[in-house]
Amino acid sequence: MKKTILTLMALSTAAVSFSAAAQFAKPEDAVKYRKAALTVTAAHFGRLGAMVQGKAPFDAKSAADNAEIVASMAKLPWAAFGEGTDGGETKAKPEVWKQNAKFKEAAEKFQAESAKLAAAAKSGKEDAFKAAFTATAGTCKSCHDDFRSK
Ligand code: ASC
Repeated sequence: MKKTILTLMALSTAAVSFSAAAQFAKPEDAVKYRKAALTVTAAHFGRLGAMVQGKAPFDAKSAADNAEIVASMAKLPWAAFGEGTDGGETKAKPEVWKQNAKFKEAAEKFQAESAKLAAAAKSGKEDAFKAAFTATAGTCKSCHDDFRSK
C-alpha cells in the first residue's frame, strides 16, 4: 500500500515537472507540442473573446469553463521552447532564446493574468470577466509582438 502511494506520488510529480530537454525526443516534437498547446489555448480564448466582443451572449458557465482551460493550458508551451528548438516550422523569433529572461517574464505574465481571468470568470461577474480578459489579451499581444514573427 505504502509502495503504491509512493509510486503514485512519484508519477504525479513527474507529470508536472517539465525539464525541457528531457521532455522531447526531437526538436520538431517540441515545436509541434508548443504549437498544439497554443492552438488549443487560442480556441478557448477565442470563445471568451466572442463573449467580450458581443459576438456571443455572456454565459457565466461557459466563461468559467473556458477560462479555466486557458489558465491550465497557459502553463504548457514554455518547456517546449528549449535550446535547439529555434529551427524548422516555427514563427518563434530568435529573440525567444536571445532574450530568454524577457521571454520567460512574458510567459509568466500571461500565466498570471490568465489565472486572474479564471478567477474573475468563476465569480460570474461579467464586468470583472471582461476586464480580466482584456488584461490577458494584452499579455498575448505583447509577447506576440516581441517574440513571434508575422
Ligand atoms: C486570441 C488569439 C491570440 C490573442 C491575441 C490577443 O484570441 O488567438 O493570439 O487573442 O490576438 O491580442
